[in-house]
Amino acid sequence: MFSKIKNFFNKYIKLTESLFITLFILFTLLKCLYFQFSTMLNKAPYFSLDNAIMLISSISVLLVIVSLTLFVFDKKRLIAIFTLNLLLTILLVADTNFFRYYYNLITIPVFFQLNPRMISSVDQSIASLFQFKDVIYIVDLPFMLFALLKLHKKGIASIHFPKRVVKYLSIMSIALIIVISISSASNITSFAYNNNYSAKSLGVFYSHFYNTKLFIEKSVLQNDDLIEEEKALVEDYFKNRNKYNEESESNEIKYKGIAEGKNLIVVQMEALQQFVIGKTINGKEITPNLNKLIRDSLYFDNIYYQVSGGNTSDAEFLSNTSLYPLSEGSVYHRFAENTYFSMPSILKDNGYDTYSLHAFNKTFWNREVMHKTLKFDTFYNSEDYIMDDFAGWSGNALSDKSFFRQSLNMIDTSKPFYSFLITLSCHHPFSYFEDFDFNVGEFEGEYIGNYIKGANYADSCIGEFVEDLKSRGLYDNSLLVFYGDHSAVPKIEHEGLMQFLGIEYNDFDWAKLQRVPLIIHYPGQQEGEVISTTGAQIDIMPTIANFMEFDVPYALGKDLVNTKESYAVLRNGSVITDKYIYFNDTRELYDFKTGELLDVDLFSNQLQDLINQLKISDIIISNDIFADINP
Ligand code: GP9
Ligand code: MN
Repeated sequence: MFSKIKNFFNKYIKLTESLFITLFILFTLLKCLYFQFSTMLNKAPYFSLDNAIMLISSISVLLVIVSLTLFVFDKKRLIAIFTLNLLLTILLVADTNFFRYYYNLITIPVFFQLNPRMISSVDQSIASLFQFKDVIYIVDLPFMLFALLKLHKKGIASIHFPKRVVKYLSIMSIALIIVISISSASNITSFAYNNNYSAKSLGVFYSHFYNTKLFIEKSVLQNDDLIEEEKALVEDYFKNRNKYNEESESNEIKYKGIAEGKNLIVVQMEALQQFVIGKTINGKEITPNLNKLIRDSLYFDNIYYQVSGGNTSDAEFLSNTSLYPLSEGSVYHRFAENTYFSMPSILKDNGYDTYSLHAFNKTFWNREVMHKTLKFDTFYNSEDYIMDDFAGWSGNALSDKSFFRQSLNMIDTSKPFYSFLITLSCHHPFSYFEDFDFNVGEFEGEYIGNYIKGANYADSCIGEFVEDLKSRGLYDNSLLVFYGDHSAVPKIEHEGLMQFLGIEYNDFDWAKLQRVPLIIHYPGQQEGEVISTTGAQIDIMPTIANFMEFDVPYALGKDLVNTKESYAVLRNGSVITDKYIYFNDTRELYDFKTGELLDVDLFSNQLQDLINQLKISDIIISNDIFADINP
């Protein structure tokens, strides 16, 4: 291979230092554009003003980095450029794959929460995200290495200091002026809750710079006066909110205290999206057991997931604290020592035993620490289960079937308890289920087909679990809550899902598809009811609080049964109500029913109030505010 490259160079190319640097810039730019468009961050029409600004910003940022490198390294400058090439390539490959799954860039907090054990657990998922066309990231490397060696053989002359200043620092200054002008003309500061907005508007490298700057400002350069100001904001927020809730409460509060003193059993279902519920394929229900459960339960069919960089752990956090997850990284890793007004802590104070159960490595997502912080008395993890049956996640994780079967034997059911069960089998990339016996017809062997089989398997385990609850007399003696943690189908797999649903892809319908089922069965409930209030995972705790009659003075969510409000605030600052869908990436407002594009001003007042919740939540978490309030 190397001799072929050599012949090619000798024959066609007059290799110079400038050519080497120009090629590096062009290749890197190409990789950046590949990132922007293959992740669908930027979209067609390619020749739009937005894309042109992103391109100019990307070129300028690159020129700043390159000229600075050339200035600093002098005689070793080409080695430095090649090293830079390698580093930027690694960053872009990591970003691409991370983005495909989490729809976010890798940021400093995310980077620090990655550890070898965690990565080896998800290696199958990571591998499934690579696409052949991603070789674009590395095709230039052999050429560049060859060119580097050849140029070094010829010798690299040192450039005198004054000349270096003029040559490189002047380019750097011009590029810097362009970057600063474009970024200050943009409105990225108003979108600090949306990591992707800066990447989409000003390019992936700028976004990394911007996120890092924000991180340093927030964590290193903390200012005490600011913290006091922020605390006051939080206090005011809850004062006003609780007053508003009292005023708007009607005399009759539905289901209030109907499960008071009963057990609470919450099941967080791995990657269970709402579109499989009630759906058939080749005449067979995908989730017959959940469908059956829904027939005598409350079914909330407009619930959106709100997870961010902590994925499953964020869903756990949302439902147990009614706070938002962080915009970057996982709160389980970053603020595991905080104090929280959590559901287990409240129930513990009411005399309940509290259990969390998840048959996986206890250190994953830092659960071992965080479940203690949340005040789960006992966390049963893979060390406590007999590994007698495997399913999903490359076939080496305990099956949900066995997990459910063993879990109920671990709980002392003679006393009131809260059990939080986290399932696992139906985990991305679902290829384990390819040979599973459930006919998915034309989707056989496809990503979506495998997911449907995974969901069908997970459903059958839930069916057995519900039967087990009935036979143990727990079904009518407990408040049962089931909900999905997050999406199963990342955007790169949208084609299969759209084909399955028989619709064309568009951002508007895609947003509506990011719903998860929420099912609540109260003790003795005989008849089902569908509640279509728009809500989200943050509403789970206040809703349960109403059924079980406990106070949640610091919950940011709402009681889905009694609220008059109907909205979901997503972690990226997008908002969905029963009237509108607002996209924070593009600042576009759509009519929820017709999909018509509307004037964003129609929604701006309500929007500010809702988005404010993200700010309040961030302040609470980053300043550990509840430590002073003592729950
Ligand atoms: C692992 C499980 C999966 O314990 O919760 O986490 P995810 O990859 O879905 O965030
Ligand atoms: Mn999950």
